[in-house]
Amino acid sequence: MLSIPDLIKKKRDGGQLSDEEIKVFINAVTNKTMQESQIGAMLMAIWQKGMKPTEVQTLTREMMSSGEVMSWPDEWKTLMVDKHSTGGVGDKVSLVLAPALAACGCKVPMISGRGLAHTGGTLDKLESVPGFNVYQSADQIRDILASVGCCIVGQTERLVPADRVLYALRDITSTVDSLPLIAGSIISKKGAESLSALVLDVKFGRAALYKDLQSAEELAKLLVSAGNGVGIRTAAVLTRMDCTIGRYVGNSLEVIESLEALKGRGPDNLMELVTTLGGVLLMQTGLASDLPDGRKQISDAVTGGAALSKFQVMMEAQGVDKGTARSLCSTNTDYYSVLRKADHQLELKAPTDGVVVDINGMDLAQVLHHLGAGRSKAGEDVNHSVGAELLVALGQRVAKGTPWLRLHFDDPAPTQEQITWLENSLTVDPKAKPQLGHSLVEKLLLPE
Ligand code: IUR
Repeated sequence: MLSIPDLIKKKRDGGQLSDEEIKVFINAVTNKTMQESQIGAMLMAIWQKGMKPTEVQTLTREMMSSGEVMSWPDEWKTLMVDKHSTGGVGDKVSLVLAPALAACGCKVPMISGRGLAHTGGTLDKLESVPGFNVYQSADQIRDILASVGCCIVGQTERLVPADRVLYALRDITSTVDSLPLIAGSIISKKGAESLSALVLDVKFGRAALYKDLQSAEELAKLLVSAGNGVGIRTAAVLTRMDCTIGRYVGNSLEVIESLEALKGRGPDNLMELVTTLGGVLLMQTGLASDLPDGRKQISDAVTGGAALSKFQVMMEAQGVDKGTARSLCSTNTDYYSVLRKADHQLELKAPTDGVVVDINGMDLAQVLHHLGAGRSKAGEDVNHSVGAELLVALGQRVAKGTPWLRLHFDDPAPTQEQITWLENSLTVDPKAKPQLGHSLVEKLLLPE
């Protein structure tokens, strides 16, 4: 048996770690018998030398079993599904997709994260609803799945403790952006949910983790192989992330746009993602015969109101009082009276006549982040009311002076420099032809 320094040396020199060696490494991380400096050295060796797909599968499996692995009643076994996104701007897909899948008969124990850097987090969005409690124990999750069919919760303390240690050390050793480590981290948590099917929304573009399709596809393939390696039917969808998903960005504004979508009034690009990702999952579970059938079932669940009802009972099951949940889900009510609105709004105007050919989602997200919508360090508070509404769509013709963005802010107010950034994030081309309906889905990677 190799000692820990020998294991580090083997990877440092480009060797392939055996199943047993990876098990020793992860056990030592979980039991805290490995010093942090040794873990850091191993992470850097993995970052530099990479891992073979079989090593990634073993790493994922060992990380997954470092803590509690959830168990479900036998009759749910083929119905357990979840989605993971690599992070975007205005990405509220989970809020619409989880209840739509539940309405189609799936069980969705959606374990989500918080926003970090420029990307938003589903948990932060939901916490803008008064009373919504994202912390639920494994028993509570099972109860909510039995009564509702979906829940959206934070990771429990007991799920994949090895990832907690590794992720914190990756952050301080510049080893976050390692494909094997990303795959192990993401898929081990999905494995611990004991899913039958998983779909990954792997984004590429200027507002995504990976800027180009090729690197995003490399990550997608590794995630698909790691997921299938732990027994989850895993597929990936490669999607563009340059502008924004939908028209609202910011925590409570995104809840409003999700509710609008659940009432059948969602923006096309959001609905394209929801129906594609949901359609893939329904196909993987066998609830749909093919992708068009799956997409239609999801679309019907949304337009027919079944998904909205699921969202309403999910909110109640997760701590929101009945009156609040009812008013948010009613077609006639003004939701702003329930969700706190920022004190100030500012509208920006189009600088010239022409067609909107670009809106830089990354710049928009960064300004909103500085105004308090996001966090720079784990644990920081966010201001749920800070955000922006896009008042125009990509490809739309606008006249000079047309309002194109409504910024919602409290304190701090945007500086002149930030306003200039926002103004520059819009490109209007006087000569371009109007063209609406830009698709975000680039490619599907389905398991064989
Ligand atoms: N999300 C995770 O859960 N793990 C990772 O390594 C990254 C995102 I990057």
